[in-house]
Amino acid sequence: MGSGPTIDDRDVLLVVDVQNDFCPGGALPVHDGDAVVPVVTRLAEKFRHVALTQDWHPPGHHSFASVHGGRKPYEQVALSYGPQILWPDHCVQETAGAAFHHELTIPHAALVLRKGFRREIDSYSAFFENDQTTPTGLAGYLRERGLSRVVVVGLALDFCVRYSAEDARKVGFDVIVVEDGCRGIDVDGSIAATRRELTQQGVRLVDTM
Ligand code: VGL
Ligand code: ZN
Repeated sequence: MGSGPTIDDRDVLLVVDVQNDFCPGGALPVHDGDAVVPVVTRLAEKFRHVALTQDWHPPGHHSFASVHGGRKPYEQVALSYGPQILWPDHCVQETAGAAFHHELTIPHAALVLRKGFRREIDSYSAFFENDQTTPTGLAGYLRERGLSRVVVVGLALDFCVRYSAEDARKVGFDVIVVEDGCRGIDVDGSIAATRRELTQQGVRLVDTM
């Protein structure tokens, strides 16, 4: 193992959406998504502070293609707050698909932040809903606990990991994305765009920590 940045007590590991529906066999499978599970579990042991996010949609959520008659998953539509990619029904509240992967074992994770629970609005980012103005409260939680650097891993690199990392930066945290703890969906080159954007915004991409 190579050595990456040193981890200290002001760091929080943010584990994004490591849920069954984003793993092979799930409703919105990310290629090789379950490969992040052992990487994330091992990495989490090095962090004193860990928070998890959980994509958590009501049935009939507006990000589901199934509620836009005739539209197909991965098409883009305009919703009230801007463009939205449509997805297969996924991570429906209280279903097995919305549960964390059963091998994800992080007993000391202190916070599970659910997002995307309002029918009309999606939430990729752990910090703001997709209207880019409604806060989830995560920034305040982290600040109040004296945490200043956010290390992001999980699914999917080019959606929820990307927007969580960008927003963390925007509200003043130092941000690292550990790429071998992430896998992406890749809609129209979105993985390459993610690497470009994150780098440009001052998010450090590393391969191990
Ligand atoms: C995600 C698409 C829809 C993600 C969540 O976790 O990246 N992607 N909902
Ligand atoms: Zn979702």
